[in-house]
Amino acid sequence: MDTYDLITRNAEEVVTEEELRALADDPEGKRVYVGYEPSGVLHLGHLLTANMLIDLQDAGFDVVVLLADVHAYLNDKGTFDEIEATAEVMREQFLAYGLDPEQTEFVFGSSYQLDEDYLLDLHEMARSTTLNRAQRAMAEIQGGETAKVSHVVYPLMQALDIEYLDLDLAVGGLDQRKVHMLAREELPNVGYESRPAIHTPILADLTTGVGKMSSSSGVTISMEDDADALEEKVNSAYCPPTRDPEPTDDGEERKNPVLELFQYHVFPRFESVVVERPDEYGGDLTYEDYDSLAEDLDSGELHPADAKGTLAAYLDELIAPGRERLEELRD
Ligand code: IYR
Repeated sequence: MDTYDLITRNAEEVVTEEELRALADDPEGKRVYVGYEPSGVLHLGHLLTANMLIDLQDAGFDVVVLLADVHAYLNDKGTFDEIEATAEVMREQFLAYGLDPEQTEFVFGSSYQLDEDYLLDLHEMARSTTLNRAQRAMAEIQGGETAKVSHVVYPLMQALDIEYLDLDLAVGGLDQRKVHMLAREELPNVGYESRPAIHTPILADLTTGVGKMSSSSGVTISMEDDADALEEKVNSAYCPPTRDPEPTDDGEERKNPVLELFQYHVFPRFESVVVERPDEYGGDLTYEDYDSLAEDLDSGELHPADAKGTLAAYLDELIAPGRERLEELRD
């Protein structure tokens, strides 16, 4: 696979393709990052962008993981000390998951975001950005009487991070696209260049296939799940025997979340996927790529129950090292 295809294989959007192609032509020494608000336990949402970082690492990029402690503080995620402790645990889980310890730079936001030059640039950006523009940049737009000043400081800081971490490329879920667009518009206004971004899709809710998988509501899969929990959660997933489920009665788009997990979590990390079946049910099936598995589900060759059992086993293999590291840290 060529570099561009490898680093965009799980992308929902690239801004812009031309800029990213120029980086992909010569990835040596190029710096790419994802920022995460520290959270105690990694879940599939974190792992989706981590998969992309692993691909970027394999392609020769230098990877930076921002442990966005000041952002988490602005977003009301706890006391500063609590957030710091959580960030340390998060770093260990990323390493256990498969980010290369030699090639990954972990940076605490607070190591530079409280410096004078950063803060002066932040204030300069605050002077050139309208309140309306900054409010529109947040994933969950807060308005009216209860909106806090922190909600407009947050995206401005995220934009400045791209400059201060000396990055060539930003990666994030599609929910970060509005901040990245703000960065493209506003960095030049304070004298800095804008950079390209890659966005991963937002996966559907596991039990309905509708809307988005969320760590705060619905079923999510995390580094805390053991093999039994994974099996139970995956078994409860919505998995019609098709890659294109019908929309809901209200006309809402529906996905097959079991297939999404194969596509975005399993195939990127395994050379091939084996579905174990007794001989009387046709014997084992081996897939080298996502499409052939999805086609077999569509055609009826692969039963949803077998797809689910296989998915749970592969997710367990992915999660086991992080789960063990988490247990060690808690002992
Ligand atoms: N907004 C992200 C966290 C974050 C990401 C980046 I990229 C930053 O530079 C700073 C913070 C989130 O929603 O988790």
